[in-house]
Amino acid sequence: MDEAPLNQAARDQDSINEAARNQAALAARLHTRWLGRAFEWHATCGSTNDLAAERARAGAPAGLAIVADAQTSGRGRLGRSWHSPADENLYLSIVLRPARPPSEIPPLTLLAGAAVARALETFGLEPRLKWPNDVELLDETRKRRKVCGVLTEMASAGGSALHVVVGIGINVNAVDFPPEIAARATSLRRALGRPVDRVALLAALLEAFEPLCEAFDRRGPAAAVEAFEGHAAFPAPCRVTAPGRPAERLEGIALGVEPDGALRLQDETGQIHRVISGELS
Ligand code: BT5
Repeated sequence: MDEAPLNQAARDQDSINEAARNQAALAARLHTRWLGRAFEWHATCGSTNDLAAERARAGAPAGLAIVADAQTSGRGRLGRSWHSPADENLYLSIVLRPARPPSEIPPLTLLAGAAVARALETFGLEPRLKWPNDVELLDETRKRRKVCGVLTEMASAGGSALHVVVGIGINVNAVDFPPEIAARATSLRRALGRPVDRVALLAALLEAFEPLCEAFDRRGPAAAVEAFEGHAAFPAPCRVTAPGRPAERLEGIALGVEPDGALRLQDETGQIHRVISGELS
C-alpha cells in the first residue's frame, strides 16, 4: 500500500483529536449561562456559518456555537472569501434566536464586533471597530489593519426572524497572509509578539457576547449601537463606496451610527446622509 494515504489518515486523525481536546478545554473553562453551552468543535468544514444554519434549521437552541480549525470555503459578505488556514485562527458561528423583528437584526453585526473588541481588550489590545463589520488593530506605523470580520445571516418567515447565524473570523496566530490581503490584515500574534491560546480567546469572546445578546433582546438595536460606538472612532474622515460599484462614492465625516445601525455621514456641503450598506475607507 502507498504510504501517502496512510500519512494523510494519521494527520486527519490528529486534527480530529486536537479538535476534541479544544472542545473539552473550552467546556472546562467557560462561564457563560447559555452562549456556547451547546458546542461543536470541528477539525474542518466548508463554512461554519453553513453548518450553524443547518443545525438551526434542524432546531438547534439559541447559543449553539460551531468552531472549526479550518474552513475550505470561509465566506465574507457579498460572496467574498475569508482566508481560513488550518489551526492558527478562530472561525466561529453562533446560532441566535432574538425576540426581535427581522428589520432590527442587521445591527447584531455591530454587537458582535463590540463583543470581539471587549475580548481583545482582555489581552491588552486596543481594538477599533470599523462600520459595519470589521475589527481593526493599529500596527507599529499606526496603520489600521483588519484582525476580524463578522458575517451575520438570517432566516425569516412571516415577519419574524426564525434564526440568526453570527459568523466571526479572528486572525489569532497567523503570521503570514496571502498577497491580496497582506497589506491590510493582521493577527493577535502579530500585534502582541506572542502566540495566543485560541480556547482562552474563545471563552473571553463568548463571555463578552452573552450579556450583550441579552441587552439586545431587551433593548434591540439601541444596545448594539451603544456597544459599537464605545469602540469606534467618531468623528472620522471617510469615504464610502457602493458594493461592486466603486465609482459611486460619498466622502465626508463619519459622525456616528443611527439608532437603526445605519452610518451617519456629513458631506463637504454639510448635508447628512444615512448609509445603510457600503465599503468604508
Ligand atoms: C467579512 O467580510 O469580513 C466577514 C468575514 C466572516 C468570516 C467568518 S469565519 C466564521 C464564519 N464562517 C464563514 O464562512 N464566515 C464567517 P467582508 O467585509 O466582505 O470582508 C472580506 C474581505 O476581507 C475579503 O475580500 C478580503 O479582502 C479580506 N479578508 C479575507 N480574509 C481575511 C482575513 N483572514 N483577515 C483579514 N482580511 C481578510
